[in-house]
Amino acid sequence: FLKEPATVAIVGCPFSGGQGRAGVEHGPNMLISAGLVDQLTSLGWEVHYESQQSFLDIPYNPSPASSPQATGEAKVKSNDGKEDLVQRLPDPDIGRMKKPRLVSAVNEKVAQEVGSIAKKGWLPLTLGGDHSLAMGTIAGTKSKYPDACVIWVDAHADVNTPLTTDSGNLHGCPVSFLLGLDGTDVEPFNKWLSPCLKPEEIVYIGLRDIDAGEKAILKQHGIKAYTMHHVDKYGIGKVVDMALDHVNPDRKKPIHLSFDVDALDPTVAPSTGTPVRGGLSFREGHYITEAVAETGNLVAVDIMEVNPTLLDPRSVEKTVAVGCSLARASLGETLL
Ligand code: B3U
Ligand code: MN
Ligand code: MN
Repeated sequence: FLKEPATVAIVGCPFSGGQGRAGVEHGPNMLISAGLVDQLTSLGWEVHYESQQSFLDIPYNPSPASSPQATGEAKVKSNDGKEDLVQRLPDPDIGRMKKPRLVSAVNEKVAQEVGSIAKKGWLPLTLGGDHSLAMGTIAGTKSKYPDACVIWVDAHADVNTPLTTDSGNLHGCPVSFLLGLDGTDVEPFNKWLSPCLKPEEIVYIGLRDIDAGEKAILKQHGIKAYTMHHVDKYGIGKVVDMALDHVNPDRKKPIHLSFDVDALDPTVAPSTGTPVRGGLSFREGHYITEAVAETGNLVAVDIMEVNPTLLDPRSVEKTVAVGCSLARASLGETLL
């Protein structure tokens, strides 16, 4: 693979169906409006950004998982801002999973898009949207780089299965689908997604809100996780070294960085759907992205869960700015 792809293609994913709070679908537009394209261009990247992924042709109600599932009626904003009342197919729960058909259809598209960008030798930068989108982004990365490893930065492990999830929100489940854990070989996901990630190919940093069922899964599969406790104990420098040693001992494998902004402390990234106190500082978050950039092995980045409709304008501005800043640092802003 190209050690430093000179071209980045931004994939804007205005999607909120993997969780219950509206507004996270506006994340990509806000990050772009904040000037991300010019910022990355200034770093020397050739930047491709056409427009946001269009999910309008997906025949399910695209609103968050908290809205009624069974009815097919949906208000849809088209690109010109007009709201249309359109008839969509019903998407009732399957077992505990909310909006399974929608989440699956969107992620199938994302996987194709990210995969085709990677196959051009470009670096896909996916802007969420909720973190269920990482099913698609990582499947896409893996289609080009089968030996890619994943650094998952998050307050949450997102490794619930359709059997263990309490909330039914699929943004709490993407990792289990990628790993192919018990209960994930279900329709409609198994029509397009097959297990593509091994437990030793992923490492977590920043965890502090893990469900009991997720703890059991991490233990059972020997998945390496550096929680905030480890960040306190060892410092972020050592934690990132240990994380890289685990998934990428020879520093030769391609790296997919999936960054959920709720890994950051809520004082740093307040406008996100499920904030958890005691998170990464501004510098700790950036250190991770800088260290990954420094490896020269980064092939894909996700910046997820920026919800610009939550809290006050100052909080929104802060969160959007830190999202852009993390993207820039991942793409080498502070490398000398
Ligand atoms: N583990 C819980 C909560 C959660 C996961 N991811 C986020 N929240 N952002 C769940 O719903 O699975
Ligand atoms: Mn997440
Ligand atoms: Mn999270």
